[in-house]
Amino acid sequence: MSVLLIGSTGMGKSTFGNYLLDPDDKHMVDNPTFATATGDKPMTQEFKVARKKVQIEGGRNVWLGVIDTPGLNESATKDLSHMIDIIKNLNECQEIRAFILVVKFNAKIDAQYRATMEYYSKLLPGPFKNNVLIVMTDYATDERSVKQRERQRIDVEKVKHNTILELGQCSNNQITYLSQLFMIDCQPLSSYEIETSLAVRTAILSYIFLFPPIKVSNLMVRKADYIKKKDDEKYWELMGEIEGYNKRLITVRTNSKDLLTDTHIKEIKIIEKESEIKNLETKLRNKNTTEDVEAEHWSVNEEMRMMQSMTQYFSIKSPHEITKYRTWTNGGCEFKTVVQTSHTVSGRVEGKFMRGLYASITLYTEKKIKYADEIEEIKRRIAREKASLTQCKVELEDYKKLYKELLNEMELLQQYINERRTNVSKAISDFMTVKEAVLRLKELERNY
Ligand SMILES: Nc1nc2c(ncn2[C@@H]2O[C@H](COP(=O)(O)OP(=O)(O)O)[C@@H](O)[C@H]2O)c(=O)[nH]1
Ligand SMILES: [Mg+2]
Repeated sequence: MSVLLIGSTGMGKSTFGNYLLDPDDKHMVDNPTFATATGDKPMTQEFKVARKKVQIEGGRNVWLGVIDTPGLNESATKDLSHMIDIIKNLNECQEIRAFILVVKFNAKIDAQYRATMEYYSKLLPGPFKNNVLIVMTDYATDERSVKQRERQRIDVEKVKHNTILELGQCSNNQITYLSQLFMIDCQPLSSYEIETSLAVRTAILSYIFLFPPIKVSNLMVRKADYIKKKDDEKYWELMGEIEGYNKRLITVRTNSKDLLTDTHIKEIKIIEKESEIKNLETKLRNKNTTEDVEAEHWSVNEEMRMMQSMTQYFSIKSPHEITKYRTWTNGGCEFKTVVQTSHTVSGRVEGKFMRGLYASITLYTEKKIKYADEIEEIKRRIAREKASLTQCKVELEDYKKLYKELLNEMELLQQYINERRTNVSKAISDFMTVKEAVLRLKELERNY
């Protein structure tokens, strides 16, 4: 657990900090952790964190971190370097348990004290709500001191009351009567006094241990004016970026919608082409066979004079190769000779006719021969359709790839926008976390 000591110069912060860490004379007198004011030495004005194992009630040992701080006058509070120091020292602690306001008993809450209080209560308002402890130092309990206070008509209760009231006034009224107040002498002399101080010290440590710990990384720090101004600029910059990304997002969204429509059209086209190819292939299968089909048909049908014998010559030319022929005769006549070449059938019909002559010949060819041209045409069409189908498929893949790219871009844009929105809310906030503050201050220090 860690605590931060607050108060103006000379209130006894360093002395109290030393006493909390280790009340032994060997530490307090011979080798104090925090330098304190002595007769000939001026006191140091710096932030410092120190850690030691201390015992709390019940004999438990816990690590105690103490951040000693200098008192800050009004001009110092405007100095960014103090903020940097505070944040840096806080950042060395994992969690903070208490802000301890150190006041020397019956000392005046002077301008520096008020400036210091205002500064801390504004900078880190969080701990002031529930984690504040007031410690009055230099409160001697020996008989002589008690008598002296009586003689000087110092009303201890009234001093306590006034101190709390005054501290409340300079901390945006965050210190109330409820705040716990301890009185201690960190330089006790008599053995009775030593015992009392040690008991108060243990009570203070145990009391601190009961405070809800505040995670330092989540602790909110008020932004310095300088940072706030930077963030205002950042705000406008971010809003500009968001607008730009939004515009792009709208374009991409429109493009992706159009693309989706195009994709659907292409998919339908592919289905149509595939079914067209199937039809053509069926057609081709039907025509491109060796099945016989009628190529030509020839017939003689003449009314003749009674009982006359005659001869009729015929020659049928076919544009198709002839594979087979069938003759038909009515009995009164017959085919005398039939000669077949690949494209022609010729011959002679002879007969004696009673009434007339009726004969016919049918030429057959293979389907694939009869429909050769058509088959070629179908094949060409299939090839054309297939090429076109391949093209469509390539285009569809391109569309899909492009669509994916647009989706990725949209996701990325949305992510950029969200990131910037988060940063916008960070930029407009008056506070930042210690974690952020450390980063900001590091960057500031570089340009400071
Ligand atoms: N007797 C006595 N003197 C104290 C006590 N606390 C601080 N002092 C003295 O007050 C002076 C200022 O104390 P210091 O710790 O340096 O104050 P800081 O400026 O708040 O750190 C020093 O001379 C201390 O010896 C106390 O509890 N009892
Ligand atoms: Mg000091």
